[in-house]
Amino acid sequence: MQIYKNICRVCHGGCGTIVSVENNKVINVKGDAESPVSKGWMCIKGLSSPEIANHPDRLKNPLKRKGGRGNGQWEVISWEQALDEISYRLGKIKGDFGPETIALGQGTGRHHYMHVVRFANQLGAPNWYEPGLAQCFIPRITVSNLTYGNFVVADYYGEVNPSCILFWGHNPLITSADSELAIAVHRALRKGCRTIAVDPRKSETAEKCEMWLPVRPGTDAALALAMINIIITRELYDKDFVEKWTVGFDDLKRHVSVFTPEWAEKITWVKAEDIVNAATLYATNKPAVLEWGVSIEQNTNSLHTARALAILRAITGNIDVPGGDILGMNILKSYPVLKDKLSPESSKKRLGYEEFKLLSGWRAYMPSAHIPALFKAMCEGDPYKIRALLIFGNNPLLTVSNPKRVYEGLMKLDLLVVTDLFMTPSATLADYVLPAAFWTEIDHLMGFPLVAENFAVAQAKIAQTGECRQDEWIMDELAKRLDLPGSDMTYKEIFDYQLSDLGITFDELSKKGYYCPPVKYRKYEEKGFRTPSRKVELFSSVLKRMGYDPLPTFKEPPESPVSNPELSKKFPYVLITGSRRREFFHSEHRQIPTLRKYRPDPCAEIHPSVAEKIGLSDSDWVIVSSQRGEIRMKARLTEKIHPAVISIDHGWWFPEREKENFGVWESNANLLTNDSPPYDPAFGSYQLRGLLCNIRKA
Ligand SMILES: Nc1nc2c(c(=O)[nH]1)N[C@H]1C(S)=C(S)[C@@H](COP(=O)(O)OP(=O)(O)OC[C@H]3O[C@@H](n4cnc5c(=O)[nH]c(N)nc54)[C@H](O)[C@@H]3O)O[C@H]1N2
Ligand SMILES: Nc1nc2c(c(=O)[nH]1)N[C@H]1C(S)=C(S)[C@@H](COP(=O)(O)OP(=O)(O)OC[C@H]3O[C@@H](n4cnc5c(=O)[nH]c(N)nc54)[C@H](O)[C@@H]3O)O[C@H]1N2
Ligand code: SF4
Ligand SMILES: [Mo]
Repeated sequence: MQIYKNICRVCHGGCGTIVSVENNKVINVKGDAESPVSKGWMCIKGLSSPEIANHPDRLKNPLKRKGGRGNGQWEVISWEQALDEISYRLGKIKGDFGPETIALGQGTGRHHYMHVVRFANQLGAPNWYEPGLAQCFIPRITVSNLTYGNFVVADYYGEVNPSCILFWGHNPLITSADSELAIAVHRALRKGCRTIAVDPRKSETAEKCEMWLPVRPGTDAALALAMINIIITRELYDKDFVEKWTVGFDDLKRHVSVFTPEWAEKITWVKAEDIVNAATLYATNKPAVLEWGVSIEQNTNSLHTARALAILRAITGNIDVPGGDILGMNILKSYPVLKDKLSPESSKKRLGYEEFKLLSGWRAYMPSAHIPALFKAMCEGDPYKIRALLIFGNNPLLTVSNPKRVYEGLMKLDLLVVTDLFMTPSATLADYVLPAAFWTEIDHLMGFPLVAENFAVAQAKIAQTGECRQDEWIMDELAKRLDLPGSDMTYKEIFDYQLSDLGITFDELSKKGYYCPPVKYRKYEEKGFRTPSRKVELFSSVLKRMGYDPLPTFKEPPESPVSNPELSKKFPYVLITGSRRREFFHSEHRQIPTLRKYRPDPCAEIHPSVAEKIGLSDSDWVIVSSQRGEIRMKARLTEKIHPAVISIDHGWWFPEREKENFGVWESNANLLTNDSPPYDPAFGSYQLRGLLCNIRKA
C-alpha cells in the first residue's frame, strides 16, 4: 500500500488529503493536517471519495452509440477508435460549416476548466458554455475587476480574524464554495466575530448568525442600496479610504439618497430598523468580510446586485486589509488559453456577443456563449445551426434551465460527445461517451482560492480506473489529430509554465503539496488599483462607456409578486431553487449510498403555516408548479424559511432507474425555472431564484 498527499476535487476543492492506494485503487482518504487551509478537515463528500472512485457504475471504457440516439445501447470501443472517429467528424463539420457550429460544454470549476477554453480557441470555436457563468461567478469576478481591479476573497488564512462577517445569499458552512472552505468559516466564527446573514432561509450559516434578514428573493440590490444609504448618511464610511482611494463618491451619495430603509422595506420584506442595524453593525466592526454567494447572480439584476455589494466593501474600507476582503495575488502565470487563435470574425459569431457584452462580448472576462441563445441555435438553426457539442463534465438536462429545450437541442445534433465519470441522463443522448478520470487519477495544478490564486497546490496521478483518462488528455489527443495550433504543448508543460515565476516545477510541487507565500496586504498602495482611474470605481467609467448604468440600481424581477400580481394569484409563493446540500454536488452523488442515505429524496422546504393552509404533513409528496411545469418533491416542513418562500433542491435524477430515463423529468427543478427574456442586460443571467410557484399535495 502506498500513501500520498493529494488535493480533493470533489467540489471546487482545495482540502489537503492523505490517500492510501493499493494496486492503483484508492483504499482510504483522510484529511491532511499539514494543509495550510483545511488543516486536516474534510467534508463527507470528500471522505466518500473511495466509494465514488470505485463505484461499480463508473464509466471505464469509451462507448459508441448503437442504434437510435438515446436508446441506451452501446458498443465498447478503444481510445484509438474513439479519438480517430470523433476528430474526423469534428474536422468535417468544421470544414463544411465553420468552427462556430461546434460548441463545447463543461461543468463548474473543474480541474480542466481552462483547458476547455484553450481547446475552444484552438478549434477556433467561439461557443463554449458552463451552466454557471452568467448565473454563477462571472458577475462577481467581473464586477470585482470593474470596481477594484481584481477579485477579492475573505482573509481566513492570515493572522487577523474578521471582526464581522456579512453572509449575503451564501451558505459556506455547507458549500465550501469558491474559496471559503467550511472549516475556515467555522474557525473564524469560533474565534468570535459579529455576524449577519441575508437569506430567505435560515440556512446552516444563518443559524449561527446574530442577525438574520430573510430578504425577498431577487431584491438584494434594494437592500444593499439602502445599507449604502445608511452608511453614507450616518457617516459610517471610511473617510480616509474613500477620499484617497475612490472615485465617484459624490455621485454615489446623490444616487443613493432616495434609497432609504423605508423604501427598501416595502421591496425586500426586511424591516427598515433591521436594515439600519445591519448596516451599522457591518460598517462599525472592522475588519469585516462580505461573503457573497451565488444567489446574487441567479436573477436578472446580477450586475447591479454584485456592484452594490462591491461598493459596500469599498466604502467601509475593508478591501485588502488583514482580516478583511483581500485582493487576489495571482501567483500563477495565467493559463495559456491561446486567445489569439480565435479570429475576430469567429469571436463576433459568438452567440450573445452583441447583446451581453460582459458575458460574450470582447470586453468579457472569459467570453462564453449565452446559454439560451446556444440551445435556441441548436433547436432552430437561428442565427446558424449548432451541429456538434463536446461536453466535459456537465449534465445540462439537470443543471441548465428549460431541460425540454436542452433535450430537443441535444437530439438534433449531428455529433454529441460526453465525457463523464458516470452515465448521466445527458450522456445517454450522446454518440460517444468517454470515461473521465477521478481526482486521484489526474495530474493537476490549482491556484487557491479560485481566481485569487494566493496559494498553489498540485496533485499527481496516483490511481487508475479502467481506461479512464483525464479530460485534458482527451482534448490534447483530439487537438493533435486535428493538427490544431498549440497541440505540441502538453498539459503538464502548461503547469510548469504557470509555475515558472515561483522557481518550482510541477513534479516538485506535487511532492510537497502546497506553495504558500505570505499574503501581502494593501497592494494598491504601490501602484494603485487595476482600474482606469487606479482607484476604486464607485462610479464605473467602463460601464458608462459600454452603455450600462455606472451606478448600481434595483430592478424588480420580471417574474415576481410585484411584477405579475395576476399570475401570483395562481402562483402565490416565491420559489428558490438549488440551495446546496452537504451530501451532493449539483446533479452528482445520487448513486453513492453513504451520501444518498442522508437525503434519499428530492425535497421542498415549506413553512408550517403554508402546510397547514393546504393540509400537508411533513414528508408528504407534493407537486411544485410554476407557469412552466410541475415536479414532484417531498415536503420538508421547517420554520427556518420565510413563510412566503418555497425552496426546492436542484439536480435530481435517479441513477437506480436506468430503464425509465433515470426519472429525469420527475423532480427536475429546472422544469420550473425560467430561461426566457428579459435577462440581465450585461451578463444575460436568467432567473433560477425568486420565481413564482404554487404547491399542492401529490
Ligand atoms: N435550478 C438550478 N439550477 C442550477 C443551479 C441552481 O442553483 N438552481 N446552480 C447552477 C450553478 S451555480 C452551477 S455551477 C451549475 C453546475 O452544473 P454542472 O457543472 O453541470 O453540475 P454537476 O452535476 O456538478 O456536474 C456535471 C457532471 O460532471 C461530472 N464530473 C465530475 N467530475 C468530472 C471530471 O473531472 N471530468 C468530467 N468529464 N466529468 C466530471 C459529474 O459526474 C456530473 O455528471 O448548475 C447550475 N444549475
Ligand atoms: N455541497 C455542495 N457544495 C457546493 C455545491 C454543491 O452543489 N454542493 N455547488 C458549488 C457551486 S457551483 C456554487 S455556485 C456554490 C454556491 O454556494 P452558496 O452561494 O453558498 O450556495 P447556495 O446554497 O446555492 O445559496 C446560498 C443561500 O442563498 C439563499 N438564497 C436563495 N435565493 C436568494 C436570494 O434571492 N437572495 C439571497 N440573499 N439569498 C438567497 C439560499 O436560501 C441559500 O441558503 O456552492 C459550491 N459548493
Ligand atoms: S469541501 Fe469536501 S468535497 Fe470540497 S475539497 Fe473539501 S473535502 Fe473535498
Ligand atoms: Mo456555481
